[in-house]
Amino acid sequence: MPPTAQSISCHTDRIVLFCPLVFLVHPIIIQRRVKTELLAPMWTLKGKEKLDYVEDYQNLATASETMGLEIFFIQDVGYFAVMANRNNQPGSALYRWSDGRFIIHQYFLSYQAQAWKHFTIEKRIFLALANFEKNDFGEELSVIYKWNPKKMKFFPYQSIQTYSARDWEAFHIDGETFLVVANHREGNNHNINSVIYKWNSSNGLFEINQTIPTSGAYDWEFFSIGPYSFLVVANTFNGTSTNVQSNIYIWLGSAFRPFQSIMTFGASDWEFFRIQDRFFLAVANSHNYTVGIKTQKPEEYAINSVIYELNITAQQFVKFQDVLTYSAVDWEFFTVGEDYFLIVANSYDGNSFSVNSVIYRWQGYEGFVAVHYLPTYGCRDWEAFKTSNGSYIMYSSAKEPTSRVLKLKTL
Ligand SMILES: [Ca+2]
Ligand SMILES: [Ca+2]
Ligand SMILES: [Ca+2]
Repeated sequence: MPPTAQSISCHTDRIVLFCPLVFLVHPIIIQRRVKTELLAPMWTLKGKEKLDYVEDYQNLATASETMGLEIFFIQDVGYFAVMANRNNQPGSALYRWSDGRFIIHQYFLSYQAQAWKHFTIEKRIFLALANFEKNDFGEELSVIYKWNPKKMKFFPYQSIQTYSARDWEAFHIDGETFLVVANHREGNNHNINSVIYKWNSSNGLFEINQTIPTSGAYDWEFFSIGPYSFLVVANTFNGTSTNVQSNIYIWLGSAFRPFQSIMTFGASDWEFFRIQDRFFLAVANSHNYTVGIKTQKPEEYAINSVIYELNITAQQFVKFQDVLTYSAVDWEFFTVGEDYFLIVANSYDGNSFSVNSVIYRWQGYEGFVAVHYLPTYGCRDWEAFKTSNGSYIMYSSAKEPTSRVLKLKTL
């Protein structure tokens, strides 16, 4: 089906709902996606590999508790894991994968670091750090670092004023590079703007492109479906309740416009993923709490997180599956062979930080079915990565100075 005249009307900012996502069912788009999947990383060629069980692989003693974890690859250098560590000294740590182990590579001065985001602009390699607290001079800055290939280290590149920053997301649209920060709160006020920045190639700096009102923003996730680009924010708290709408935005012309609102409960993470020609969004709900309403602690934290699926005809994400979680703070999607998996970071059950993270396997009609229970302590963030030696998952703990790498043993 070719794009219709109607689809042109999406570029006026009037009524998004009338904008048919015709490209979604366009055969060429689907063909192209399947092709990139086939050509992608070499391990997918093994194809028939099956996840058997999960094995302890490396325990990393970290300088302090770790919030966000980001794993990335630098061409001709290798894999890195960068951690957002709680303590300012020695700060947040970058590890390099060497002989099948992460070893310390560099420390960064950070102020209650929350998250890192790796991104590239042509050959330039960057890391954006979200600082939650003010620095020693009382300034509240998050910092973008740039990789120096000669010195093999990252150096500060640009500082940006943020407000209790929780997360950075980076993305490209039509050859332009953007960053968006999740500003969590300013003082006690959670209802503030989060900001989208655009790379200005003439001065080499990120500049404000758009502001979006958010409520205790915790996470941004960018995704694209066919030619359409989306951003979704996890709104955690509006000052009185964690029961707040989190919003999906669609890129129309030159700005993001509201696309859909979804009720969330202390939303802390969105994960977008696709399974064949289906598109999903999973939200991690961490806390059901409203000022003045008394509940038992376990009831506040043992709540459903939700997987939504895009209904192409309705042009909306609709609930696909509820998953009982325990103060969920992260979802991570990964594949092994031809199988699709989700892992959830459960962090707290109302009494204890010792709770299992759970791996779910996609089982078609049954949806996601729990297959492995992994004991974790104060689990904060899961990342999956693959090297030529196999597949791994890694998590950080917000409650103890240890991060763990687990190996996925396959049949
Ligand atoms: Ca994010
Ligand atoms: Ca995630
Ligand atoms: Ca993650």
